Amino acid sequence: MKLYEFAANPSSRRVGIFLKELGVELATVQLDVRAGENLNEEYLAKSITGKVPMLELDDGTCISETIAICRYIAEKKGDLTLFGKTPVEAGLVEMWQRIVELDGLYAGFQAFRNLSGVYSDRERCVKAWGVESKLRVQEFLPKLDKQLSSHQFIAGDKLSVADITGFLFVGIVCLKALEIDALSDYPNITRWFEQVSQRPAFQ
Ligand SMILES: N[C@@H](CCC(=O)N[C@@H](CS)C(=O)NCC(=O)O)C(=O)O
Repeated sequence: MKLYEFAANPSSRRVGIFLKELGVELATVQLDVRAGENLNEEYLAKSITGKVPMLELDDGTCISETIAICRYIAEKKGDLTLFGKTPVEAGLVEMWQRIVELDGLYAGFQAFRNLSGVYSDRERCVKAWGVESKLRVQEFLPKLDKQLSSHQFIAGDKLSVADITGFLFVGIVCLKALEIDALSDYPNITRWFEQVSQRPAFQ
């Protein structure tokens, strides 16, 4: 089994943190996506999206999409803790994971990609979409802060995959890529961010 990744990028880091939390180690293949190593024919024949991360199983099956990879690993290990164990936990984790991913992380990706033009060699960049996406990120932060005002973690009182998504959203996309101060005005996000940052898997 091989994990194709670009270790510095947020989606690969999400899988990396998930694996560390579960205590799973995988062989990795580094692809420099900035240099376009994910765009060659060999990789595109395996990956429907052409993006990293992607997990290639020993029988040649290829699984793209961060959460699909995490789900496969968790099912294989028989440890669904980070996806929620009871029906209500699983429902809430799924809900928050999707909310943070769609309204936070992916809006942030769109903002960064369209404003910076980092991948203009392979996609149309629309500045207005970048501006709008950045506004959506800024509008999402108070919602996340409200949820964290009454819960220790994003999906409730246990760490879940939603926290891994949220950590990359706040730490890499807001603070670094978009220079949005997601901490000063949001005490609950700050409390949670400091708390999860202490975990060895998140460092
Ligand atoms: N929905 C995908 C997104 C993956 C993604 O955006 N990967 C980026 C790196 S963070 C990538 O491969 N970028 C290179 C490209 O777009 O060509 C997932 O969650 O795995």
